Amino acid sequence: METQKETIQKIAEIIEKNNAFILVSHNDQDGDAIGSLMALGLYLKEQRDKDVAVHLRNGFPAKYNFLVGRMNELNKMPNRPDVIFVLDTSSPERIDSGFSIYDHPDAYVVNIDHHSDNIYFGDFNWVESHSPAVGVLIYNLLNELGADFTPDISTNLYTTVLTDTGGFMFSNTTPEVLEIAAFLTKKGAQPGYIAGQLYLNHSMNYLKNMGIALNNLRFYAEGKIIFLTLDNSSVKALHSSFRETEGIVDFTLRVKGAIVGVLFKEINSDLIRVSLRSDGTIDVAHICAEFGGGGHHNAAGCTFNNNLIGTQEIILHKILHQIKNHD
Ligand SMILES: [Mn+2]
Repeated sequence: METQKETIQKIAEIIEKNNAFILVSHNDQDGDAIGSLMALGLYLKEQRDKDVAVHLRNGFPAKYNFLVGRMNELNKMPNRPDVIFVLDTSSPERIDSGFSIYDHPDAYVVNIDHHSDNIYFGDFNWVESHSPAVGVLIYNLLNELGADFTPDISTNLYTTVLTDTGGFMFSNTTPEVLEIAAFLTKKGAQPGYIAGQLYLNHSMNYLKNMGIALNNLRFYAEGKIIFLTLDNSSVKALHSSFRETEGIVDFTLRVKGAIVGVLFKEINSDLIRVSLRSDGTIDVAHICAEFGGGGHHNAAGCTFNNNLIGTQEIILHKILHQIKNHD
């Protein structure tokens, strides 16, 4: 096993030797994905004078808009990229739609991730499944490269650690994460401003969705398992949207005694998106992997081509089975 320093040294050489870079991440972009893309992209463009394109569709939640203000500087999409950085993404199939690494067979693919189900698809792979955020790896990379942590880069990286630790509340909130957050704050990241953008910035549709989800509350196994559902007819009736749901599933684990929470989104009668949260007792990534999804031990997702009732029965059965195995 090479050390992190040796890994970073290899990536430093890759950056040094090449000029045209494309940066991509997973679909359903979150703070770690967007913040990592922007921080690395801004560094390569501003401090190394590289041609850089960040592939990021517009479909991400509007609360991240404050991170991408300088996106138009990172749009020099090369015909023949030398290097593709794939960040926070466990397999090529999870890359943000509209981009495929297979369309660029000559490009050297660098895979930087912290998902335990990463399949090591890169020409070079830096996967640390115990790292709290890919932003921590990018921080270590930039730090080792002697980067100038500008306020923009610091704001992006602060967002990665804030969001992937659940606002510094998950068990992955290590001393290292807090030290990095403190450092980035000294460099110009503003915790109050960033938290305000992320957590005090919901749309009215978000509140409508919260209402629908709570109205469809179901619980099982004496409240250990909590289901919330966004059914298609309610979303339509309230003129809401399935896009503004990030974080609703997290409310399930706020209930005393709850160990697993699930949000079902009935996109249509035979397409259901499922998000799971675990307090750590069971591994929800394991459940999702069986259905072509993925994620982390405590947070995972998958999609079913099935109706709502059928999907809920399957998920309930799998959770009960896991809990039984655990007891
Ligand atoms: Mn992440």
